[in-house]
Amino acid sequence: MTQLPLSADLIAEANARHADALDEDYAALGRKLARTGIDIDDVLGRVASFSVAVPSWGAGRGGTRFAKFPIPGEPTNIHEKLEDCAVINQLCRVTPRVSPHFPWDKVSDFAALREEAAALGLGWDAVNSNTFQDQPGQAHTYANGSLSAQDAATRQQAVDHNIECIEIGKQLGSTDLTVWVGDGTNFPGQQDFARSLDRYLDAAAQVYAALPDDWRMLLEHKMFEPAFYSTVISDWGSSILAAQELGPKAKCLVDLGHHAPNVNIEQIVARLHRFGKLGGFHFNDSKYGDDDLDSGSINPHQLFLVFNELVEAELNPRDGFNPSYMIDQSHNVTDPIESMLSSAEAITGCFAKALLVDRDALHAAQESNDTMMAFQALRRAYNIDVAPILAKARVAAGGAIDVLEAYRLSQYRARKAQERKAVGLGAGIV
Ligand code: RM4
Ligand code: MN
Ligand code: MN
Repeated sequence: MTQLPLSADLIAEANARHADALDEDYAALGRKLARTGIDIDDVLGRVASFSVAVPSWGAGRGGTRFAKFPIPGEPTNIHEKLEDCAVINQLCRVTPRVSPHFPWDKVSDFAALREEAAALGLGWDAVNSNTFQDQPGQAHTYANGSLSAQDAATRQQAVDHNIECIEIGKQLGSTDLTVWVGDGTNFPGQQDFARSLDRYLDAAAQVYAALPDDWRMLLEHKMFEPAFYSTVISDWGSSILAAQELGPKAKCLVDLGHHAPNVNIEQIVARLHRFGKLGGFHFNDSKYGDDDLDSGSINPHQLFLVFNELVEAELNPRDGFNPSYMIDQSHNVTDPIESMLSSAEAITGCFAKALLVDRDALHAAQESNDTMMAFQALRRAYNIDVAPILAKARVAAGGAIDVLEAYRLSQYRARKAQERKAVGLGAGIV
């Protein structure tokens, strides 16, 4: 039996106050789209089947390496995080899966955890390994790297941890392992670029060999941080080369914050898809680097252009199109539930806008070198306010028309502040 955290009556009452306005807006948008040959109900159907996973580690207030400012009622363990993720999905209905991170989310009984999530209406997305931190009692330090470490025992420990994550994932029902390593250097000359990559590939191949047939290994590149001179899997080039070397189950994962400034991420998406290696996304936004800001808060146009490539890729699947979509954000100054509600709406909105691009007009303009009309095909879609479509999809699935309003009316966080133990001060995301 599913037992969702918020009162369905409260959501229904809030929706009732907005229902007439939504119907009007939806009908008006439907007429506008019909003039360009688009059936709004078709778009609604596509939006209704869209989903994006939320990260367990995004449910708590994040932190920087300087400080963390906790809020009363924030979750401190995976059970409380699941409950918060259930609130997000209950309201927005596009985030039905949670992506766990180990060992942060480790419990003694994963079968029970799977049931606990199911009772909250949640499933599981990619499992994430963590070889970028040392854990209490760990035999070998990752201070000098993990999968690429010079020390063979350290590499073995990192391999074993990843295999343990696969084993946990099998119990939860995941089918993806996401691997991001913090391996890299801070000084020129610190490590040999070629040999450290050799070691990484050798160790990653051992992890790859432990993947079940229907699993994927998603390689997440990141240009810098915590290593600031070089990283082992620094960019999409290193990532795709590693994925090609490892085999068909290895794919590349694009975290929107993991690139050099101003890099054309939408083009990277198209390139990875071209070679059958687009495995997934970590959605967030960034001004300078791996800022982990809320999706669409800084550069919503880039998010739209990424989805434009994704819709294009789906129409031209080559040897398959099945990227895993996930949010990866750090919420330092907001209630994480509110940030993920707002982000889920921004992400779904960009997907919806990308669906509205007149692809025939775009392709015809591209073929005839009509630059302005090609650009306008994108611009026209980007300028359409798709909010009524998103709201209709939410209501039909039992969610809220105005997600933030319903969340605040529920006073969920204030109630949790009474029940949950306070979070200690400190730095970092855990
Ligand atoms: C990294 C990267 C990974 C995430 C960690 C917490 O920067 O984005 O996806 O696992 O942060
Ligand atoms: Mn990430
Ligand atoms: Mn990151």
